[in-house]
This record gives sequence, structure tokens and C-alpha cells, in this order.
Amino acid sequence: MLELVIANKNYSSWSMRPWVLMTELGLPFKERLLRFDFHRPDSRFAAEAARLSPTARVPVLVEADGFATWDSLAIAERLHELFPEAGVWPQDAHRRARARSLAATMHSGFGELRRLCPMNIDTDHSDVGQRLLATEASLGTDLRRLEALWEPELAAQGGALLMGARCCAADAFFAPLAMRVTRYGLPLSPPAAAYVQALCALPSVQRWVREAEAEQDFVPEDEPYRSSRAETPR
Ligand SMILES: N[C@@H](CCC(=O)N[C@@H](CS)C(=O)NCC(=O)O)C(=O)O
Repeated sequence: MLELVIANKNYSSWSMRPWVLMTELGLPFKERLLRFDFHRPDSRFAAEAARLSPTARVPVLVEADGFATWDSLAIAERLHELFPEAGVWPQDAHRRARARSLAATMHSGFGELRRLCPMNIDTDHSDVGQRLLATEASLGTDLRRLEALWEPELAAQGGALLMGARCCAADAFFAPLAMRVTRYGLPLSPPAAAYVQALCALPSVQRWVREAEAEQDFVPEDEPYRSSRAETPR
């Protein structure tokens, strides 16, 4: 059985990508969640993650024989090799190349949006979002880039998702962005906003969100806008 090693569902955007993909496609796996505990000098997360991958980061996909693949994009490719018919990428060669371009663009880009609006599923950071939009021009630039990336695909497909009706790795890669857009109340064009809603409606995303909301951890390193779970964002 495949094992997907992930971190806190509330915070770990990179973990969310392969988890959503595998869950949405119905691929068999069990999850192992390493809780972020960076504040501890004897951090179990750091020790376990370093044992699994030289990057000491998650997600990591571990196969039955112990073979490990790290990095969310490499995991998507490994899943495509292991389950070529599952729909990790579209069947059509051009659509497949386009889906890979979209996922890779997410993987290597949108640094400002990610830096300013870290994923924090169990919060309403819409006040923070409004403030950031007023003070950080780079946030608006990243949002316009997202619209430019998504809109042609959504128009060409005529479906709710980037490659049509079926969720593929490109959609899974944008699922954490949908969390940021909704939690920080970030404005998007109508087609882009509809796509975010379609991502939020995926059963796998809804399950991830429920499980994120049930977590009780507060990880200060991932909380630039609060100093406790109970506190209103700064
Ligand atoms: N490019 C990597 C990023 C992985 C990553 O940064 N993971 C975070 C969790 S969301 C992590 O393990 N952080 C631990 C650390 O920074 O020590 C991927 O796509 O998987």
C-alpha cells in the first residue's frame, strides 16, 4: 500500500496537493501525518522528515518496498507512472502538456501570494486580505496572473475545472490557492472565482477542510497574523 506522508492539514499547502489528487482519483493510499513542531529542539517532524527525504520536507510518497518520492510535482509524475489510466494528467497529449504547464507554473510561482497569504484553513483572514490588497501591489499582480492563467483554459474546456469536468493534477495544485482566496477574501474575475468555488466543492477538498478544522495545533511559524487560535487576526 502506498503511504503519503503529510503535515498539518490546516497549514500544509504542499501536502494538500497530492492528497487531494489521490483522494479525488480514488487511488489507494494511507496517510501519515507528521505534526509541525518546529518550536521543539527535539522536533519529531524534523527527524522523521529527514529520515524520509534529504529535503526534510513533506509531502513524501512511500511505496510498499520503501521507495520514496519527494516533492509534490515529482509525486504527481510518479503517480502517473504507477496508475497511467487514473487521470493524473489528461489523455490527450496537448491537454496533458498544458495541464503540466499549469501545475509547474503553480509549483514555481505565485511567491508573493504564498508569502503574504499563507494557507490557514480554519481562519477568516478577510480583514488581513483587505489590508494586504491596499498595501501590497504584488498581491494584486499575482491575482491578475492567476486569472490570465485560468481563464483561457476554463473558456476552452467549457467545464468547471481546468481540463473539463474531471479533476487532474493541475486542479489539485491549485486547491491550496482556493483556500487562500476564500480565507483572505481575495477578489477574482467571475470565471476565476467560479473555478475557486468548483475547487472548494470537490469532495476531497471538503474532506481535507473538515479535517483541517478539526486540528487543534497552533503553529506560530505559520501564523503571521495571530498569536493564538482564539485571537482575532492582527
Ligand atoms: N517544493 C516542495 C515543498 C515542500 C515543503 O516546503 N513542505 C513544507 C510543508 S508545506 C515543509 O515540509 N516544511 C518543513 C520545513 O520547512 O522545515 C513540494 O512541492 O513538495
